[in-house]
Amino acid sequence: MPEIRRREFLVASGTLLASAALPAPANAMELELGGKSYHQLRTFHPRVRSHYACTLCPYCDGGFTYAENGHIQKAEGNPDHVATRGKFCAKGLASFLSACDPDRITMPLKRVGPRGSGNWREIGWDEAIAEVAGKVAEALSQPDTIVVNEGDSRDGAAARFLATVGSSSLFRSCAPGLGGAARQEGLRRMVGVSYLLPDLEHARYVLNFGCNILETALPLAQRLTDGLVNNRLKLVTFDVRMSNTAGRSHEWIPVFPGTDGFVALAMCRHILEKGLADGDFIRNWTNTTPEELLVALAPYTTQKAAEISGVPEKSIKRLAVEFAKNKPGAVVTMNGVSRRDNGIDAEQACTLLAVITGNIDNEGGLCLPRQFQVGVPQPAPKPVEGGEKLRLNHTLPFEILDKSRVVKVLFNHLSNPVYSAPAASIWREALKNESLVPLVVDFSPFMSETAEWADLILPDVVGVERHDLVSAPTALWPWVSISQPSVKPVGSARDVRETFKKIVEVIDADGQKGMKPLWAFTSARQWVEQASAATPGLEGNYKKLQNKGFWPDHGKIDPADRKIVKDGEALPVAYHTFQKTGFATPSGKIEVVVPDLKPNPRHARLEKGQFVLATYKVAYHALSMTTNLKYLAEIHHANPLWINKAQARELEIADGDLVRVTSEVGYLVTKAFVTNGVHPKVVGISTSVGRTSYGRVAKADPFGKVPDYARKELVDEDIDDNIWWRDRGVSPNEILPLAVSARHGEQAWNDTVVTVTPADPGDVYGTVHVDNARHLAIFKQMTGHRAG
Ligand SMILES: Nc1nc2c(c(=O)[nH]1)N[C@H]1C(S)=C(S)[C@@H](COP(=O)(O)OP(=O)(O)OC[C@H]3O[C@@H](n4cnc5c(=O)[nH]c(N)nc54)[C@H](O)[C@@H]3O)O[C@H]1N2
Ligand SMILES: Nc1nc2c(c(=O)[nH]1)N[C@H]1C(S)=C(S)[C@@H](COP(=O)(O)OP(=O)(O)OC[C@H]3O[C@@H](n4cnc5c(=O)[nH]c(N)nc54)[C@H](O)[C@@H]3O)O[C@H]1N2
Ligand code: SF4
Ligand SMILES: [Mo]
Repeated sequence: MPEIRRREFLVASGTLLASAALPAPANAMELELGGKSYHQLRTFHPRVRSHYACTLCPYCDGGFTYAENGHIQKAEGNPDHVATRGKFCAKGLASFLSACDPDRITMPLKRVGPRGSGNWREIGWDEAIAEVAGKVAEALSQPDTIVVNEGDSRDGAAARFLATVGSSSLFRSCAPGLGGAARQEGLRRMVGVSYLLPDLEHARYVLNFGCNILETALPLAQRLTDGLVNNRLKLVTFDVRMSNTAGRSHEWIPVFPGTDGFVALAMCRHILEKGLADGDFIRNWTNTTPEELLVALAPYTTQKAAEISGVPEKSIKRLAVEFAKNKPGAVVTMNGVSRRDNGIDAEQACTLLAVITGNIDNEGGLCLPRQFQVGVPQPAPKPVEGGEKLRLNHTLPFEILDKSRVVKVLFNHLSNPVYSAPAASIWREALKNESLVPLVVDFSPFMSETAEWADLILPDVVGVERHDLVSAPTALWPWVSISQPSVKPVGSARDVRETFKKIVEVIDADGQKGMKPLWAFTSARQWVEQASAATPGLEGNYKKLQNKGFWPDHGKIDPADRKIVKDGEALPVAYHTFQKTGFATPSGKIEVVVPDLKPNPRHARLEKGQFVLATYKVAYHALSMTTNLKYLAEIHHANPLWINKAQARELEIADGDLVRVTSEVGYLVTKAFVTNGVHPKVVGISTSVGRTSYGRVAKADPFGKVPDYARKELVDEDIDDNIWWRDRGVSPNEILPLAVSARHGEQAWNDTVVTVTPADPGDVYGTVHVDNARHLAIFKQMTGHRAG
């Protein structure tokens, strides 16, 4: 591995930590000004402030929007919110732009001509609802043919609709909540909860395995910067590339992809061997003893870990000792380790480091989640058998194409699989087929690669126009927050909960089916009121929630040190809660299983020009939901292929050259970004860009056709005059073969192997070529294996 000099990369990375260096008075001023906003010229005219919970990512920060003359001018974090503490990330700050996006869809659209031909006509809501309800009613005799594909589950309305019609066919692009399915499963089995919150503010040492904290997790990033400044914590980041988090860490460890688990287990073994483990914690709170554990860990030597991971053995030993000695210490894990075939094991291996050092639910350690379980309006429909099981959508289009799943109506909600899923081109193939999928209904307020294949688009309102009730385990105290928009939705956009209600009311017009009473709320606003009444611990506090925007009112932030203060005292935290209740596992203790970790055999056979492909998020975009927001797109619109300098030289690829990236199913043509900031056996492509749909900004095509459905009053001169970039990036998902883990059912996103070559003479930037027959063969092989 080449010497990687950290300084080189700091120049290239952002200024995310700049705020950490602000002196206390500047922080104080910023907090005091927070929560208010004024007209830019008439500075004494306050803007109308409304509560706003940002749901662009699962951290759900709480804040405000500010409106002038019925238009939102600004969004920002709520200074008194215990998790958000006044700070939104770039996406949250820019999110209000979606309301006035001139390319948004604001009335129901019906396709004209064949599916996917791009022509639409506006239709009235009543006509659209009648058509959808008619098709759903026809399918009621086989309810499972009514299918929902859903991304983030904001409010449970789609699941409620399926339960109402008796269907169990809810498919998701990801597990609801924080972290993926493998990570959640690993933690559930081990500690009985699907999330653990690292107490970064109080930690002295942080081992971060594959989480890009500073770019993807703002509430954690804030605590991390506090810890760095106030607590002199040491941050060590394992990542296959120099993310902004890796670049800002004291040490970046460019680990060989998918091998973090080996390093973690070897560190555990070394800590136990050196007598640095917390023996009492292990004996009292796990199902094992230090002695037994050491025996079970025998195969995981530091030497073997070094061979597999490429991390020098002496570094593994040193980091292990540092972590064990510098207490409290926190372990952070995320997609980098868990979105792989061995994801459950890797997740558990990393978490074991916190367990054996007793860094569990302690100050500065890995804490049990504090969160409200947000309810739904009552009475709720009875659950359908099998309907509550997590079904990931990765194989859905394949099942449609091989006719093992019959679909009559497909609803798509908050998801864009034709862009975001693996084997994106197979989704297109399935959606194109009108006999296999007779009706496709999308709720997206924007055109998307998936919505393009819909028969009907019933546009939802955007985040800043929604009523919401959310909770996420992002602070040491539980909280719920609300959104209560002050502006009316643009055009006739309608909240998806109200749309489902209307559909139900037509299906059950005479009330004979007993469906209508399950949708008795009058509006999305009332849904939130009823949901809050059904949220354990929140009952009866809706008024207070409306007042502050969040609840409980834990205290105020002291601007000097950003600590939450109540009656002049720092707000106490209830640590060690397991001592009263035990862990939520069958034994009441942490259930340690030393996994039988296997390196990915394909990764062991990489030849010259072959790499493991990492795809990852960037600070300025949320999945496929923000690419048309001009402030964000201006900062990040292209996603060249990160490739290591030495490897690029060997392959005769220079910075900026066109390259072909070829997977098992096809290739794409993109530009090379030659850097030492990536592991030599890894190439990287960011997500969120490479859009062929959504809008003119996302497509970097300011002179493109203004859609017929665009609202004339939402003109944005920036789009006509100020979009200077023409590179819109290239999406990697077209060439991602299906790689669903038999262990946890989730796509092994980061296991893909690709070959990189200089582009062919005729190749054009942005070309993507995929062979769907290859995709189908891979699925067949996969299901064959399972059946056999
Ligand atoms: N800005 C932004 N924030 C987001 C989102 C977003 O779209 N944009 N999405 C939200 C969602 S839905 C999710 S799931 C989370 C995801 O949050 P993260 O898990 O933090 O984000 P990812 O970019 O998926 O992956 C994190 C890192 O894993 C690295 N990695 C890849 N392979 C390996 C490996 O083998 N070992 C190690 N150690 N690292 C590896 C990647 O280089 C990447 O930097 O973010 C949430 N927050
Ligand atoms: N290559 C690669 N692929 C990935 C990942 C990766 O790291 N690499 N990450 C994966 C992860 S972690 C996740 S969680 C998935 C997410 O994948 P999906 O769940 O499919 O989510 P998005 O792509 O964000 O699609 C959301 C869509 O909802 C619509 N939308 C936007 N705003 C609104 C709104 O206000 N209301 C409604 N009703 N609709 C709206 C838009 O059409 C948008 O495209 O992507 C995965 N895909
Ligand atoms: S981190 Fe950013 S996108 Fe996520 S909830 Fe907070 S403000 Fe919104
Ligand atoms: Mo995700």
